Amino acid sequence: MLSSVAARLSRRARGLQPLAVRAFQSSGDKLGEAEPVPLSKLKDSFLDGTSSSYLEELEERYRANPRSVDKTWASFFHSMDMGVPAVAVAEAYDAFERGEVTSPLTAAAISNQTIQESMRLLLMVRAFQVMGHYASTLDPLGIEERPKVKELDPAYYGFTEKDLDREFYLGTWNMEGFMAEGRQVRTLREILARLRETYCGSIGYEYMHIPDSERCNWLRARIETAEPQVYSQEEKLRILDRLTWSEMFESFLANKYTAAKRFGLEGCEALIPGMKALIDSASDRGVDSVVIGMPHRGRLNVLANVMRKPMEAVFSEFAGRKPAKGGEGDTGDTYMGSGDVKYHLGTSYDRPTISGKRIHLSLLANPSHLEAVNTVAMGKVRAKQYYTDDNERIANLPILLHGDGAFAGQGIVYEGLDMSQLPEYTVGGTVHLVVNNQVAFTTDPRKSRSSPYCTDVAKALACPVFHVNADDAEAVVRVCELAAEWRQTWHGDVVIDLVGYRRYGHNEIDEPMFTQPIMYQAIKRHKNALQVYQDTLLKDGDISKEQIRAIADKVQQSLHDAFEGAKAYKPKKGDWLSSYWAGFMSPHQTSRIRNTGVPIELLKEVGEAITRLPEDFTPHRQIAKVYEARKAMVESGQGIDWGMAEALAFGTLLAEGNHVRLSGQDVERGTFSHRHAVVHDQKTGGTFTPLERVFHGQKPKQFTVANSSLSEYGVLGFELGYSIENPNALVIWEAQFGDFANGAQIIFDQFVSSGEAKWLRQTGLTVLLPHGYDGQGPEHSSARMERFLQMVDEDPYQLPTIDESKWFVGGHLGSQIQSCNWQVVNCTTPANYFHVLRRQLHRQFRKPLILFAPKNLLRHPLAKSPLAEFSESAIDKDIQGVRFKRVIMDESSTDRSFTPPQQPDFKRMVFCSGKVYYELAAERAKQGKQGEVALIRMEQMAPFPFDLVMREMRRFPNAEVMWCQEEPMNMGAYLHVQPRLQRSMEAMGRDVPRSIKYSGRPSMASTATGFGEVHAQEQADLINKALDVSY
Ligand SMILES: Cc1ncc(C[n+]2csc(CCOP(=O)(O)OP(=O)(O)O)c2C)c(N)n1
Ligand SMILES: [Mg+2]
Repeated sequence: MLSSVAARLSRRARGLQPLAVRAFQSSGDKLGEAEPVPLSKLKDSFLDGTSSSYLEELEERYRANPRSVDKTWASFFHSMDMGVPAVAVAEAYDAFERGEVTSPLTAAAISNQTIQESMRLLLMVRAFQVMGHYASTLDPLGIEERPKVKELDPAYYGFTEKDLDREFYLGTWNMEGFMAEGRQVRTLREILARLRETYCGSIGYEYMHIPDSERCNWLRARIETAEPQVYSQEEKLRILDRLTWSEMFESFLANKYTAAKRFGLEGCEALIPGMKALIDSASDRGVDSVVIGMPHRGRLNVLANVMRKPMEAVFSEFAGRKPAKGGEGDTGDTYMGSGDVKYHLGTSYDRPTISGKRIHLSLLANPSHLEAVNTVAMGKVRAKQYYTDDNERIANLPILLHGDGAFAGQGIVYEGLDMSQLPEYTVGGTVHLVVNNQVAFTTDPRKSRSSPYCTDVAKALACPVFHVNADDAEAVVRVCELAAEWRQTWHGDVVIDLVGYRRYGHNEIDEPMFTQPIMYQAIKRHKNALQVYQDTLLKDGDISKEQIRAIADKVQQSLHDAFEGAKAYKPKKGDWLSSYWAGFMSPHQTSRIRNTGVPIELLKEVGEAITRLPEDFTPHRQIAKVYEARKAMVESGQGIDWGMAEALAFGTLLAEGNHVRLSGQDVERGTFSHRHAVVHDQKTGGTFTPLERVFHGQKPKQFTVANSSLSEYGVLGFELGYSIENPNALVIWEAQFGDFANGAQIIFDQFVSSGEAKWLRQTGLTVLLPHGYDGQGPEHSSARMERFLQMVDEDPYQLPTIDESKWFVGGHLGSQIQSCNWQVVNCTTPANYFHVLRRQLHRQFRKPLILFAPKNLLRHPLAKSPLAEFSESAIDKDIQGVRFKRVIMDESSTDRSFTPPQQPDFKRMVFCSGKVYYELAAERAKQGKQGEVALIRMEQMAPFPFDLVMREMRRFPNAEVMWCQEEPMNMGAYLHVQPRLQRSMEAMGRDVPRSIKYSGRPSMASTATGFGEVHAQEQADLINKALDVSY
C-alpha cells in the first residue's frame, strides 16, 4: 500500500513549483517517497484548521467504505492511491479552494497527466492547428473527397475511449488560444470537441506556416476562443438581409434576361455579405478608401450590392443600351470610347457604413484576362497612399477577387504577392478573396493545380489563408472580419478562400452536365445558401418566418422598381474624370500644344541641385566623376548627355510641383550604368538621391526611383495603376532591355493601348524600352517596335487636318495626338528626350508614351545637346520657344516654316529613326554626300508626323524617298511608315511607288544575328545601301 494521503501531502510544506511549470520537467521527481507526516503538524494553508481534520475524517470514511464519501472525493483518494504525486494533489486542492477547478477530482486527474501525455496532447493540438483545415467541412456539396488525416485522430497519440472524460490542462506561458496560460482544464472529450469545432468546421484556418510567432499568436487568440463566437440577433438579421439581396439579385436577372451571360455568383452568394462585412470592419479600423479588382464572376452583383451602382444602370446595360445624348451628366461631349461588355466595367461610389462613416469604393475596369488587374489595383492604391499622405497605409485598402482556377494558374498572382512587401511597392496588405466554385470553366481542380488548395501560392509569402464554406454565411462574415483586422494590424496580405460551387454553367447559357455530371447532380439537389441560412436561423429560433418574408418582399420590390425604372433610364456619359482630373480634356476638346522649354536660370538651379553630393559623402571614384561632369555640363551649357537630360527633365518637373516615379529593374543605377540616380557611400553603404532634394521642402517620395522585383507584367501593371490616379505625375516603367517588355504584353494590349478607348481612363504612363542593334544578339537588340506601332489606332491613309495658319502658334494639327491611343517615340538627342518627357505633363490630356531608349547613344560623343536646347527661348527664328521635335531636319536645313526654301540638289531623302542616324551621318560625311543625301530623323513615329514629312518633301522636291532601319524588314518601323509615306507622297502630288525604297535587314525569324561579325557586315551594308543613290 502506498503511503497515506496525509504523508504525501506533507511535501506541500516544502515549497514546490507551480504545477503548470513542473508538468514539463522530467526531473526524476521522487515526490511519491516522502516521509509520513501527521496531517495535524502541517502548517500549509491547505491543511490548517478545519480543512485538515476534515480531510482526515474523509479519508478515514473512504478507507472504511469508498462509497460513503462523495464520488469526487472517492476519485481524489483513489488517484492518490494510484500514485499521483502528493504535491500535485496539494496543488489540486489549492486550485479547488481558489475556485479554479470545480472539484479536487479535476485537479487530481490533471496531476495524473504524465509528461508523456502532456506531450502527446500538445502534439495533437498542434496537429489541429497545422492540419485541422484538411478535415474542415468546406465543400457545401459534400462531394469533395479529401484524404483522412491520421494526425487528427486522438488514437494516433495513444489516447483511448477511457481517456475521453479525464481532464487535462494545456496551458503554456507563451501561447495564445487553447494553450494559453490560465485556460480552464477540460476533459479530453471537450478539448477534442473544441478543436474540431474550431479547426474542422466551416472554416479551415491555415496560419501555422507564418514564421513570426507574434503574428501566429495574434491569430491563434482570435481563432481558438474559449467558447465559440456567436453573432447577435441584429448581426444575424444584417447577414440575412445582405444574403437575400445577393441571392435575389441573381435570380431576378436570371428570370428577366434568360439568354444573357452574366457569370452569376450563384453557389457563392455569401461573397456579398462577406465583402460588406470586410468593408465595414476595415472602415471601423481606419480605412476610408477601397480599390477593388475583380474578374467576371459575380461582378454585376458586386457592382449592384457592394458598389451600389444604381440597379437601373445595371439593368439598362443588360439591355445593351449605350450612353445616349442628353443622359445624366451629358455635357454634349461625345467622348464615349469603344466601350466594353457589362461584366468588365468599373465604377466608384461613396458608401455609408453601418457605423455611420463613409467609405470610397472604386472598382477597376478590367479585361477578360484573369488576374491582370491585380497589380494595377495595387498601384492605384499605392498612389492614393502617396497623395493622401497615408504613410502608415491604414486608410487605403486594396481588395482583390479571384477565381480558383485563375489564382492557382496565373503567374501574375505570385508576382503581385512578391511585390507586396517591397519598400516602394507595398500597399500595406491586400485582402484577397477567392471565389472558389471548385471548377474553372470545364476543368476540375485536379487538372488545374498541383497542390491541395488553389490558394497555396500565398503561403510562400506567409499570408494567412482562411478557407470557408460558402454555405455558412456567418462563417464567411467571420473570416472577412478577421481578414480586415489582420490587414489593419499587420499590414500584410491575407487570403480568403470562399469554397462554394457554381450553380449553372460557366456562363448561364453553358451546359455543365457535359463535363461535371456528378457535381451538377449534387448541385441540383442542393439548397441555395440563402435557404440554408434561413433554415438555420429558423431552427435555432433566432428569426421568425415573418421576418424572413419581410426582407425577401422588400428586396423583390426594390428589384422590380429598378427594373421598371431602367426602361426610362438614360445611361450616364463616361464618368472618366475623378477629382484629380478636373479640367483635363477628352479627345473632343482640343488642347493647345505647349512649349516644354524651361527658363535657363531654373535649369541652372536645378542642374546645380541635382549634381550636389553631401560633403561627408564618399561616392565611388567613377561616380564622383560622373557628377562632376554633369555639373560642368550645366555650368558650361554644353554637352548635356542622356543621363543628365533625363535628370534635368525630372528635376524641372519636380520643381514645378509634379510627382516623378521611375520604376523597373535596376533603374536606380540604370542597366547601362548611365543614370546613377541613387549614389552609394563607399564607406558607410548609405545612399543619397540628389533628385530628392531639388528644392527646399520637397515632399518625401515626390521623386521616387525604385529598383523593382524581377517582374515585367506585375510591375508595369502596378505603374499603370499608379499613373491613373493623378495626372500630375510622370510615372515611368523602364524595361531592362526592350525585349523583356513582352513579359508584360497583357498590360500593353489590354490596358495601356486600349484602356482609354474601352473605359475612358487616360494615363500618361511612360515606358522606356532600350532598343538598338549593337551586335549583342537576338535577345538584347530589339524592343519589338513593330508591335507597338501596329497597335496604334491611326488610319494610315487618313491625313490629319493641317491648318497652315496655325503652323507656328500651335494647334495646326487639331487633336491628332489626343485622338490616337498612344505615342511611339524614338529620340536621338538628349534635348528631345528631355522635351518628350516634359511634354507628358505639359498638356491638358494624358497619353501613354512608348519611348525606345538608346543604349550606345548614352555615351555617344555626338549624342549631346547644348543647354540652350532645353531652354524656353527660341534658338532659331522659326520656333516660339523650344519643344519636342517630332522630326529632326537634315543638318543642311534650317527653315521650319510650312513651305521652306527648296533644296533641289538632293537626290535622296533617307528617313530613319534612332541611333542608325549617327551611323548614316558619319558614313555620309566620310563619303562626302552631305549635299546629295538628306537624313531626316523621325523622332515620333506615332501619331505619324504627316505635316512635317510633307514639309520635308516640299523642301527636297527632287529627292527620292527611302526608309532606312537596322531592324529586319518584318520588324522595326518599315511596314508602319510605308503606307504613311506613300500617303504623304500622294498628297504632295508625287509618284507613289508600289513600295517605299528600303535599306535594312531582310525579313528574319529571330530579331538579330548572334554573330558579331555578321552583325557588323549587315550594318555596313544597310548604311552603304542607304547612301548609294545609284541603288
Ligand atoms: C488569362 C486568361 N486565360 C484564359 C481565360 C479564359 N477563361 C475565362 S473564365 C476561365 C475559367 C476561370 O476559372 P476560375 O478562375 O475558377 O473562375 P470561375 O469562372 O470559375 O469563377 C477561363 C479559362 C481568361 N479569361 N483569362
Ligand atoms: Mg472557378
